[in-house]
Amino acid sequence: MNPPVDGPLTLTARALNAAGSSSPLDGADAFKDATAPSLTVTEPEDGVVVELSAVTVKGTCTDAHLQSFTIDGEETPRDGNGAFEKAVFLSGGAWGTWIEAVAEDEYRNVTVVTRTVEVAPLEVQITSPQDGQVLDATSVTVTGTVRGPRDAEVFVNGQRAERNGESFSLANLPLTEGPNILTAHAQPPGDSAESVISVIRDTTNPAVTIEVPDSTDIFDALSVDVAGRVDDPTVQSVTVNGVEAHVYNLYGDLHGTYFVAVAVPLSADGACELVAEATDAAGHTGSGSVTVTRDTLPPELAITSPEDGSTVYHTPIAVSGTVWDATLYDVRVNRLKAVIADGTFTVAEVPLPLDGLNAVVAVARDSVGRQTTRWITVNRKLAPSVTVLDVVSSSRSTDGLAKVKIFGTVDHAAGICGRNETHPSYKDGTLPVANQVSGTMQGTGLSSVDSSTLPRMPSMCL
Ligand SMILES: [Ca+2]
Ligand SMILES: [Ca+2]
Repeated sequence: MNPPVDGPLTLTARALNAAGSSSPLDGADAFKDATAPSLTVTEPEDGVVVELSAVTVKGTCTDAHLQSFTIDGEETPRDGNGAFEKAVFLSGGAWGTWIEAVAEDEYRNVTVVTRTVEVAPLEVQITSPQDGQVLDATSVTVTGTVRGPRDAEVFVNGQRAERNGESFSLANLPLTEGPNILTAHAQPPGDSAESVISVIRDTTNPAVTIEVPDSTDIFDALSVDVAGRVDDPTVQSVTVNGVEAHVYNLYGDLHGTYFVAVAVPLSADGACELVAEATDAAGHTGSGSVTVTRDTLPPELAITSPEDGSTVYHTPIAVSGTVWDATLYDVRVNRLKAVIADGTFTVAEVPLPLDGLNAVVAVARDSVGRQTTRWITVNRKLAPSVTVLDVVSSSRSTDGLAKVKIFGTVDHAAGICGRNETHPSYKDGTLPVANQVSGTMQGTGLSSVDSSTLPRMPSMCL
């Protein structure tokens, strides 16, 4: 007997006994359905990789006695021709999404069609600015690439970026001075990706302070070590008078950077300016300076007045000259302190204690213990000082000469003579030297004393 075909049936039964008698045929209507539903999925293809986070599942499902049709467990409507269309959200990742369509008829015939769909891997990457880049601006345009679902939006630091194909861009993202974290975040349904970089905004010049040495410092040396502080988020280099300094941070404090420059030359004795200049990663520069004193030489000293070996006719005398030193402390002449001004020194009254040669010694000292000595000799030749106390006239002598007798005092005289200017015929005379003199002047014994040093005698009427 052939098996019955699908369709309506009438099932009949008849009983037979051993004698060959049979009962009347008795039957009932029935229906045979051994054919599973017809299910065709036209989209998507199995194993396809899509750039969307959702995929449309399309196809047709027909059966004369369909009881249910589900996609991923959800009852899915069909049109009159059995066509269906349903959006299924996909999960990201390489393993893909398993889509299962199940059709079952009233007679428990089941048809299952499955599809595996993979979403293109989600990738987001900031390409500009660069990680660690220093930006001399208050805002930045962030651009990058995004691959994967075409509908994945990108947010940079929470702000929605413009997406154009595989590129995204966000303009004018504000930056704070110093380090800034930039995060590009893409999160289509079921997936997420992030790109994080750090940039540094630096719009300021470095602030530089020299802490050592101090402006009051004096160096008996040709060079000096210079240390200080530079405040800037991106210090790149520090030089002091062109000498490269070592730059280092303490405690990782980006804003507190220290520098030390070793053996910075001091160019010459006198004031030396030390200039520390810092450059940051954005190309800004800043500087700080201090002026110190170098003193490696003894004072320069010369006596210019009086001339060495000169003769003077009085005491005390003024002594002056020129002096220079980076740290001049004092100048003394024969132990008397000089007045110093504009590179000159002067002692107004230097006593010359000796008749004849006297030493005049000038000593200049500096603040680091060096000294310079210069000396000259001065020939003292003093003019006599005569004080006439009384003059006594005498009668004419037998030789026709008048004689006077004078009384007085005299200092420093090698000789003394008198002259009557009213009566030139009255001759000069000499007297022996003494502090207290009394003698007779007459027309004999003419003076051998330099006439320019002679004291004037009082006029006398004979
Ligand atoms: Ca800076
Ligand atoms: Ca000196």
